[in-house]
Amino acid sequence: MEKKWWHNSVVYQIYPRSFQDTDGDGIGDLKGIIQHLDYLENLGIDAIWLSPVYQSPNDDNGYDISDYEAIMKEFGSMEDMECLISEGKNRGIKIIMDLVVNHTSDEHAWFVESRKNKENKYRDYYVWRDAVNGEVPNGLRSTFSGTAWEFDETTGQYFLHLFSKRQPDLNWENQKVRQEIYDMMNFWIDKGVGGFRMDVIDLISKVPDKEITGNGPKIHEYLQEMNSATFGGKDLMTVGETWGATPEIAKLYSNPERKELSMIFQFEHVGLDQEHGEGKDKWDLRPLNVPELKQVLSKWQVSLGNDGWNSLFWNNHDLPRIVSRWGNDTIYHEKSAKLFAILLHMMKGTPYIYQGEEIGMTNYPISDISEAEDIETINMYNERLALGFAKETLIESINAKGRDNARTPMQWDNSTNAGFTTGTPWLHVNPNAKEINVKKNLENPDSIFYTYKKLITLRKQHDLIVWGEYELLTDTPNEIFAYKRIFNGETWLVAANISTEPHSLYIPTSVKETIISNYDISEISSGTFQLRPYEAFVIRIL
Ligand code: TEU
Repeated sequence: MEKKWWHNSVVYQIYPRSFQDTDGDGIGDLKGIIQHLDYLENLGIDAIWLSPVYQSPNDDNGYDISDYEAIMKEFGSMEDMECLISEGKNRGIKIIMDLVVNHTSDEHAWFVESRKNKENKYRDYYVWRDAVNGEVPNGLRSTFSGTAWEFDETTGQYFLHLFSKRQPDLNWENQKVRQEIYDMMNFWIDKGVGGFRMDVIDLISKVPDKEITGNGPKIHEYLQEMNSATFGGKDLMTVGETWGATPEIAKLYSNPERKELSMIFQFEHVGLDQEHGEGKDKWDLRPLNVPELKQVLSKWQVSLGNDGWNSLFWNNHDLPRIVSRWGNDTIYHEKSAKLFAILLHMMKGTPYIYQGEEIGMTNYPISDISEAEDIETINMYNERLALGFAKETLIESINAKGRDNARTPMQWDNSTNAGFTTGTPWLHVNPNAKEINVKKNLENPDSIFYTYKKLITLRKQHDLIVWGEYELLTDTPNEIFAYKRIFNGETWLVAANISTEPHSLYIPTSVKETIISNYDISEISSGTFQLRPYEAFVIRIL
């Protein structure tokens, strides 16, 4: 596989709304990101995945775009965006734009026109259908609860929305739509961006009349066309969000010879703590089974070979904070946050750090739905309440899996509103910011921040991490996730005890060097070694 800059890079995701406010409106902005570029350069990251900053009415916090070539007024101006790109470049940090092209906002000019009349030249930019027997066209459901069809009085038809009713799906069958998108992508490429994260890109080739939404028949045709018309051959990074991907599907998206994408986000590990089956989804809670986590992540580590590339993540703006979800955000907060950092960053693929993960930010439990902001959460609550679910059960699910958990403001210091804003924050600030914040992490050489910084440095120093073979240790206790990385005659052993109880690991060979650990360990010797609660380390054994 030809080496590319993103193969040994680490990407940092910023949710602009919650990163840093500079004008006191309680909402993060582009100037706030520029203000912290030195912090990110210190961390050592190579690129920023910037969640949408385009003009939007914020029905889905920017994932409902009304003008792809204008900046949301709360976030600043196009000049601010150009400054961010150039200031990032000055620090060797690329800006990866979030490309949301499965749907637009219902305030986008195309949709405003499309819904005016059936003869409108923009009508076929979206998916319109007649009622069937006076009802919705078929059983397609929105991810945000309810039917995926919204009736529009003006022309007496339904339009498709796989997300909110204010996010109408674009019709990618229409070549004019595709060309409009490619023109827009080239607008941003000409601005000097480093690539694109592609929102639910596996949905763009849908067959609504057959209720096919993911990985539709023309998905690879469209992506090869997009590649050729925009980023192809320009050394830009692209990552597709593909919730249903298997390793075989991932190769189709990310095999360099296919000229589609650089990599994809797969979510198989994300679904391990939920019930599966008819009508079940992330809100139906199930404890994590560590052996399943080992099996799933190891499968992804060995399945792609040289025919594809992995993204590595625990967190993003849609997921609960890992230290609360699968770690321990009380007694073993620091140990478990470092454990998940070590476990992930020693794997093969491009790691992603979500804002605040590098300091161990946690979930924020609510006690009433009035404290929730996210449309997905609120819609689920209302739908399930009407179906008879108990409020307590719904609040428990929201506290475990709600997207607001990831969207509480970045915790910069222990001042008012954690230094995020001088105004009223758009979403509650976690009160634990008094203890968990950037300032405190930077002042403590043994903090979670410096564990992430060291892991990023190690990736730059060792081709073993980037290219080495992966081998899961199978003769370990359930709770111990241990694997080897092997490259050019060198072997590293990574071990993590994902539990509050001690568990033993047999280390068969002599230990040459301790690379990193989250406990003070004078020495690790061969033989039986007892890992303490949430203990993780990396040793060189050959
Ligand atoms: O998410 C795709 C998506 O399906 C998620 O909403 C996911 O199913 C759900 O959040 C699981 O909790 C992308 C963006 O990441 C998300 O923020 C947007 O809301 C969504 O697409 C629509 O653009």
